[in-house]
Amino acid sequence: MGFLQNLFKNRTKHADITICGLDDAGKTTILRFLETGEFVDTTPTMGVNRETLHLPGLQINVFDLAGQEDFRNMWHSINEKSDGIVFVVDRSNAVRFSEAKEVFMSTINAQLDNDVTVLVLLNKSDVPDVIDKTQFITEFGLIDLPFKWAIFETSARTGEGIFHSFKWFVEEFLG
Ligand code: G3D
Ligand code: MG
Repeated sequence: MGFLQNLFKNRTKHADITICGLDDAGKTTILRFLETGEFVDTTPTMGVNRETLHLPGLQINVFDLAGQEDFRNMWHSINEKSDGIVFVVDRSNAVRFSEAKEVFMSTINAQLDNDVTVLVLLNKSDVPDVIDKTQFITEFGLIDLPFKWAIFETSARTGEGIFHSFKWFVEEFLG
């Protein structure tokens, strides 16, 4: 039985998760790693790529959202229905940090009326010379988030942190 099946065994609740972040952050690759347990080469997502993970007694809808600017206005309506938001950042791409922060903030601001759990993934941790986690927490203002949140260092290439982070995440909102 796979990792996710084990985790959700005997659960009867339903959960909606939204995965978002800039294009190229690694969202689809993370999703594939969760499903298959290994790195899978993906193609860029256009629009909303909706996936459903069917687990015993539990269904997780995953909205893997393209980060391209044109699609971002779709995020808010989808996020509203989510129990949890996964925000993926490519920690090796310093050039796009301010863009990522802007999108993160607007995602968070659209959620202020909802009870939502936020998981931030510092992805591409296998790449050398990435942004430091503590520095990232400060720059993105995570300490001030009005939600339950956590940050994990991940690599969808090596698998580092992937299962561990989702275990924390799902246990948080399924109790
Ligand atoms: P997106 O769904 O957020 O748009 P993708 O991003 O999952 O399509 O990934 C974009 C590119 O980043 C892909 O490479 C993918 O293999 C790579 N990638 C994703 N996660 C990681 C990671 O943790 N480490 C490294 N080194 N690369 C990662 P290509 O070359 O296909 O564009
Ligand atoms: Mg994608």
